[in-house]
Amino acid sequence: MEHTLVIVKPDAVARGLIGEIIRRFEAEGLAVRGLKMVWLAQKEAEGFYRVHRQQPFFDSLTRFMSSGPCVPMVLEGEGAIGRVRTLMGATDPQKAAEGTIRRSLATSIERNVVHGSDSAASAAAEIPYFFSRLETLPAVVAGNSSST
Ligand code: 3AN
Repeated sequence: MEHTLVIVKPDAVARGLIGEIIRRFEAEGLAVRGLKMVWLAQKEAEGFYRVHRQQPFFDSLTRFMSSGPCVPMVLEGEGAIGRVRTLMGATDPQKAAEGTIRRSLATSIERNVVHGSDSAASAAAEIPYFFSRLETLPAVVAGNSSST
């Protein structure tokens, strides 16, 4: 069973889309295994997105991600990482496929309502960025290599 980190971003929280976004994942058979609301400081957003620190959009992105509360969660399912990426759609909502979350709900390439880990390595780093051992179910902290 695979685990991935999803974040309902501050734009979506502000627009009342938390439930709609979780509903879309649950409707596809992905299970919520950890869930909270946090308001990141810009430094914490910078830590989360550190792989993008050389990008021209880094300052704007981390200001946006710390502009209000967001809702990180751990989703579980067979092939969860890839399935979440497919359901989210491309980074740029105008390029995202019809019916995807970003195509339906996002307003720009930055304010694109949802984050999902892009690989097993990213998920392994991103889940503990937000969730301690006590805040997820045992199978999650056991890692994606677990067969349970
Ligand atoms: P994704 O979230 O689709 O994996 P990444 O990891 O390339 O996309 O980018 C992380 C975040 O940075 C995106 N979710 C988006 O908010 C923002 N971003 C990516 N590319 C751009 C861009 N060209 N201009 C502004 N913001 C961007």
